[in-house]
Amino acid sequence: MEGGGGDGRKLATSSSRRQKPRASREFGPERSLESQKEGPCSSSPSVSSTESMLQMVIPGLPKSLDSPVQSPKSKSASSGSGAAGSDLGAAPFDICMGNSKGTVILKHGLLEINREKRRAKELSNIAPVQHLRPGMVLLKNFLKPDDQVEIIKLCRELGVGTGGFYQPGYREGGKLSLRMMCLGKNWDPDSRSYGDIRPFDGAQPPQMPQELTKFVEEAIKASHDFLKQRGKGATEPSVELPQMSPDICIVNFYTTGGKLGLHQDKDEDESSLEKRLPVVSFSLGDTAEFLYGDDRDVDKASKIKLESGDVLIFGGQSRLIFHGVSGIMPKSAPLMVTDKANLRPGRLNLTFRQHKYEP
Ligand SMILES: O=C(O)CCC(=O)C(=O)O
Repeated sequence: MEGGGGDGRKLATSSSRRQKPRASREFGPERSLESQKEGPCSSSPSVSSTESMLQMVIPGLPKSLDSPVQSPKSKSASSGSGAAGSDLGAAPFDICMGNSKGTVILKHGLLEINREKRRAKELSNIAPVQHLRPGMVLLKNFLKPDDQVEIIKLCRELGVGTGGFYQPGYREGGKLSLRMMCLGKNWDPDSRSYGDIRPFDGAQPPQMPQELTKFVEEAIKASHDFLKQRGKGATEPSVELPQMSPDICIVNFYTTGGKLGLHQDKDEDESSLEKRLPVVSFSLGDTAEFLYGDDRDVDKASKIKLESGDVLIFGGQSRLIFHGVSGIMPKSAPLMVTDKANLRPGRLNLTFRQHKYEP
């Protein structure tokens, strides 16, 4: 692995991090903006007589569901330098359908309603906490529907403002198959580093809202409680999964054609990586097929589904695992969440990190 410590247990050395090998949070293969626009979210969703359909559109909803919205808060912070690829000049991307002037009312077909009932039944048989490997815990259905709605609305609000969602890209022209917003600090895919402003438009990322850190703390506590129950001989929970206090977050929105190549998250401060402080990931909306493993090799990777409300934590020995999203399952989001939040078809993911460890 290019400079990377492929087994997820080796931490990057300062020299390997300085070289910034492309393995670090590298995304690929990328699709062009054009090809992403071919996804189901690129225009009004196809309407079938038995499936969900757009029943009523109140004025204010953009004609194309992939159209950017104009928000009073969404002034560009600067004219930008035209640096590393981005959708510079485009208005912010709205992860929700409808806007302050209107709402979308969805009517659901029997198929969707039955699918939702089946899913609720299945969930009651799934273990609420899964220990995937040392340092990696999955909390199934951890975020309650109302909490999910609150998080989506909060991200929507921040996402249409300054420093909100945009489609990141590389200087050479490739685009990521997702929309991104950073909180606390900006993560720049081109330089693979964190900074206080976005190089392409000079915008400052929104601060991390307190409402979000509360959910992260609860998730870490739940995983520690779970690890504690394993009894004698087991690694101390706070060693297996170090305590963290999130100060930065990368928020990704995937339309149903979105994906993210296998990569490691290792651009945080050396102090945070050395302590192996965990990454805490929230999934909302449509289900993702999530890959993870010790190598940057899709064929060797383990695959799990991350559903709306799931929280995945990887730290300690698993801090540097390779991970990515191989696909989004259309129409898999819980209706009680997407209806209340008006979330577009797709998936919202928040990965919280602590940039710097301060004892
Ligand atoms: O969407 C996900 O589940 C993963 C996101 C991710 O890997 C990242 O933001 O680094």
